Amino acid sequence: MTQLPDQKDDYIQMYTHAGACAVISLHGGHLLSWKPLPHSQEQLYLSKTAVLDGSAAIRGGVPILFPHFGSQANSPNHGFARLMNWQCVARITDDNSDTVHLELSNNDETKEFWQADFNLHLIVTLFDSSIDMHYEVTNTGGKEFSFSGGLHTYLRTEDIRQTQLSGLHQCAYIEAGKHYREQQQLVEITCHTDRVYFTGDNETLLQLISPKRCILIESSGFDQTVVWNPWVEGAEQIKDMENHDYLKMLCVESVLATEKVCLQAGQSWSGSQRLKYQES
Ligand code: TA6
Repeated sequence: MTQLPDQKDDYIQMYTHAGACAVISLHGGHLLSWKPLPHSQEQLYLSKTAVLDGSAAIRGGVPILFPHFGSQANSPNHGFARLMNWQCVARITDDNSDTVHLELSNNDETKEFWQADFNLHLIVTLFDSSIDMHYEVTNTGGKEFSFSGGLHTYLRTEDIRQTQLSGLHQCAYIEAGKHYREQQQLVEITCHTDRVYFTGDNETLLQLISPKRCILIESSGFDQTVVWNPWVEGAEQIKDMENHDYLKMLCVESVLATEKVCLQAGQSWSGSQRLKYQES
């Protein structure tokens, strides 16, 4: 497992009183680690070769995508938010939870890529066996803008060949530009997979089922779910991921991928994703 450098100011350690924990990097506003109770085992994939010094996007955890999903001219893939330093603007703890509120606002660096004035808030709440991520965008300028993005969640699994994803049966999806409808009750990943499922913006409930764990993935607001695994040939092309690591991860991403949301001056939009640990 990747050893996190000991730079306390760049990382926020989250805890519940009963002992669940998580780690957020202020670089990228990025959740790096989540260890829910009762077993305190890592549930997110983080590459051993992930770049954690702030010079590149982090491979694993939960990258924050904004202001666009995927590629766009003159802007980094999946947008600049995962490359920027975020501010922690609030921390609230109580008997059952620990909440960290992060913010990224337009500044000289963001204006190199995008002229809009915005606030992007990420509110992460850790409970004993679950973690909530609330993503909220506000147009703080005088002109409308459109954006896409989301939460590029890398879930950990022991072996992708023994992993299934439930909740997508009969859901329409696009892969490599072609339209399909999911025929499997339990989706199994057997090759390079990069699908945009039209799961809708009401509550979506999926479940990652693997030999040692089940993770419930609940999302709302985001109207699409991307399921991505690079498989062996893709992993070989990714320089910050070991070749065999495609076996250990599945990205289940709550996103706005193919359609942008338009915000008028002063308007806000939000979406959220909750991960819940369940014994399998
Ligand atoms: O969300 C899936 C995806 O867009 C894939 O097409 C794949 O390239 C992946 O994200 C990773 O992108 P990244 O820029 O983090 O290497």
